[in-house]
Amino acid sequence: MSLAAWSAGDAEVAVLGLGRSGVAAARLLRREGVAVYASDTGRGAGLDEAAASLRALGAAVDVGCHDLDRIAGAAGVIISPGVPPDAAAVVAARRAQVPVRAEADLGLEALGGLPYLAVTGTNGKSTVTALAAHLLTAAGLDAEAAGNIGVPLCDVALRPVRPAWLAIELSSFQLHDCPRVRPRVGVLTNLSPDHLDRYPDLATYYADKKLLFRNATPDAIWVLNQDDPASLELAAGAAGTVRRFSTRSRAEAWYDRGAGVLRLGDRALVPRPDLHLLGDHNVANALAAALAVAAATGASDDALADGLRSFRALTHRLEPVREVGGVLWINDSKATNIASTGVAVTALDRPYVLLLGGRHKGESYRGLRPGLDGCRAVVAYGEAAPLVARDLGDLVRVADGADLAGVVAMAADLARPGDAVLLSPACSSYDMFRNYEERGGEFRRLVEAM
Ligand code: UMA
Ligand code: ADP
Repeated sequence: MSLAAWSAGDAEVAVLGLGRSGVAAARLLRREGVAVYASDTGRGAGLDEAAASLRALGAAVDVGCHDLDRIAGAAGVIISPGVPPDAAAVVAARRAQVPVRAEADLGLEALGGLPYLAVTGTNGKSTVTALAAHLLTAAGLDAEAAGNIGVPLCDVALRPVRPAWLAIELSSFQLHDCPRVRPRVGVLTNLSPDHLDRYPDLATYYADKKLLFRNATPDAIWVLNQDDPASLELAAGAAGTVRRFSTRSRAEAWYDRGAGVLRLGDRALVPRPDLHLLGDHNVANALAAALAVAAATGASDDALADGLRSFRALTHRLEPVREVGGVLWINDSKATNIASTGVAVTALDRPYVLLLGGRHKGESYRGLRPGLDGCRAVVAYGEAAPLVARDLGDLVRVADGADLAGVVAMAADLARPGDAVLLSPACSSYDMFRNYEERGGEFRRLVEAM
């Protein structure tokens, strides 16, 4: 069922979740004259405010519950990424054969033929998406980053003036019900275990990632990680052209480690020190973004090089906050799985204290052990603390209490001049914070107040 059909009729569309995605979707539907029933099982001032703003636009809204009968009778359901597929409201809709679409799918429909790159993968999505938007801009195009990076596609569609290009970050949650996805260029950064609190197994998580390729045609271009066999396997068989990047060996975009240069084929783009991002994983991210933008637009090497030089780390991603008494405090709050914390610790060139914890997502912390050679101590906190202590043994000090201030104070005691303190939690933040941004913001405030 399409937006055009909904706005031509008078049936009601149900919007599940009233976070950023749900609010944007409901506003877009109302603008198109569609009857809307929006609901969220959560409670709180933020949701009450969202509800009031939607009621003012003529939507019916419930906060604190979903009316399952009303949802089962809707003409369609628009789902927020944070609503899991086994939620009662989704089950009720599917049982009644009501079509369920992701907010991102509605956004893509409303954006019409706007050209876009799409980026998915387990880690590096936001960095590659932001960098791709930055490189498109450096190439003279009017471009923006959107999607899972924090800007719902329906929000972009609501604007009176839209950009000419988008770099869109798509999570597996968004891809799940996104039949319209069809990027000019699709990027798969890498694959590793994540979200095992939501998916029954790894194969189901990877199956959602594979939906990036669902509408592949011979003119599609796929940018893939040559160093990651799981990614290559996932994309195998998709129609279109494959372009590869690598930090280990020659590829269309690659890191010539001997010469210390990022290259497109034989051509030098930038020397490694000109890229102001820590760690090899960020070289991979830069190569992926450059290759994608070159493939999508034919941007010149000079424009790409200028863009790579002028890009800076996104907040909460290996972001140096401040040096205090010779100790460098680094905010990597966005590292919410084992693989991302694993690359963060290997990007450091000094001893460090690692802050690990939050809400457990299902993976063992033992996978971090091989990378912890330079680690002076792990401060474990939050719900996952006992599991971290179980898996990493004598390296671990468990923080008392449930606030980040105590964790930071403990780390300050353990660190010595010349060390780093790295907040790279390998967990989600929901036991103590609203999201990873709030967690990173609190860390920053505590460090700045030292
Ligand atoms: N809810 C229900 N019923 C349920 C379950 C949940 O009503 O049965 C409600 C919750 O109470 C909540 C809402 O549904 O209020 C879910 O909202 P949401 O979590 O989808 O919040 P948004 O603000 O719309 O944020 C979403 C993405 N969130 C998630 O995927 C969890 C944001 O990605 C994204 O930036 C935003 O859309 C815009 O596209 C965040 C994220 O953590 C940053 N993403 C994951 C990641 O990157 O690992 C995938
Ligand atoms: P995502 O949007 O996929 O979560 P981000 O770009 O926000 O990815 O980076 C989140 C964290 O993941 C970073 O702080 C870093 O620790 C790690 N990371 C970033 N890029 C990569 C990569 N290419 N491979 C592995 N880990 C990465």
